[in-house]
Amino acid sequence: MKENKIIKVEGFELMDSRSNPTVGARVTLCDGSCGFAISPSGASTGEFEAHEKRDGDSARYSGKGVKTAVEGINGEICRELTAKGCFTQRSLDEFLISLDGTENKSRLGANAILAVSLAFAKANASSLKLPLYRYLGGINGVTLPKPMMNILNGGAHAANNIDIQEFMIMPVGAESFSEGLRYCSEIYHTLGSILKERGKATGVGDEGGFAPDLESDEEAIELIVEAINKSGYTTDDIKIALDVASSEWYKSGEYLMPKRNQKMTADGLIDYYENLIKKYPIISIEDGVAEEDWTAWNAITGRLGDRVQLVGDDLFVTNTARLAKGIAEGAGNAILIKPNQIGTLTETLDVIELAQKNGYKTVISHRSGESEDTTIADLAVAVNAGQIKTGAPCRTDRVAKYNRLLLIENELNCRC
Ligand code: 2PG
Ligand code: MG
Repeated sequence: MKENKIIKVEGFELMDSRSNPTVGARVTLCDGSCGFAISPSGASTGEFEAHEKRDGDSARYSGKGVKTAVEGINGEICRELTAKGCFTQRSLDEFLISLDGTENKSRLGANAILAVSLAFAKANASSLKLPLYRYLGGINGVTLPKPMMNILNGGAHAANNIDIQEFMIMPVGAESFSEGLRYCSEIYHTLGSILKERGKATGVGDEGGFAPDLESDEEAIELIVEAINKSGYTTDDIKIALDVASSEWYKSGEYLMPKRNQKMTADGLIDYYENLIKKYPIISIEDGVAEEDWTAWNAITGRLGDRVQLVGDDLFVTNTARLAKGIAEGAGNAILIKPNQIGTLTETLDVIELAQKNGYKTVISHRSGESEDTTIADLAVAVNAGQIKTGAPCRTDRVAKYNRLLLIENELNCRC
């Protein structure tokens, strides 16, 4: 890979979609090319994620400021990277990891390190006059992902009474990305009208999905099936995916759904999912059991793994060591990929490669706190991930990723 000397690295304290500060970085190369990236931020974060550095100064942004992380970029990171000279993406990321010197990037902060890592990739793409997906994927990165689109929010992402975090639709019958996006958008609007007709709230949650109070999870799924049919589609064309985010419920070996105040064992939860799968067109369940509950992961994979995709998010945290353990123990059959869970682009690409080599499906994902940064759209195409989870077709932070994918699709289809 080409090496290009870094002459400037700048950090910025910016704002995310939840009105919390986040880190932006700009990297400038000696040929004048620039790359700019913004780190996202999660709410239902996995315990084993890389560390997001926040100031903890309650006088600013309730302690959530990122001034110290930004100072690290403008000071130490800029100094060291400009002094060292040329880097490839891998050598840059390895250098940042060793400069930080901690297991979980807690000294400089994964939010600072990731922004620099992604900005460097974008600067290199710009230097070569390539779109980011082409720079990362070469001539091989050509597959537009299927959207796994969140249209109803609960859990930590919404102030309603639903414990399951994300109810998503997947346009499996669509022939192209743009067709699938259209199906999903139409269903999203229909769902809004149904909720309105029934006197339910149509305000949205963090990821743009509706967030009404409902009787049960099943009512949410039934409303979605109704919206699919009313929009003129069938459940052959449109399937349902859930992100249960059950690590949020796990305390001392038991699952306590906080909003309904209902206790369940892991086996009880798996029975519950089995029943849902029988009744509804569900094809994917994310974090059905908790990040620390490896026994339950083994059980759920044994019982449901041949019928549905079982995605490890909090379980794997985009980390090769945790994925390798999962592969060895038969935990799940797919991985959610969130670059800020691990903190560098190189480590993100490594975990994707490990997953793909071992037959695990890959779903590139946003965080619930996002920005206008569209890196994940390019990444999904570059690695032929197959699936992307980036929220509802509502809220510009989510729509920016869909629009980027529409433009990439257009570019890839253009024969001139
Ligand atoms: C998830 C994500 C994104 P958060 O759990 O998959 O939807 O949420 O960014 O809050 O971890
Ligand atoms: Mg998740």
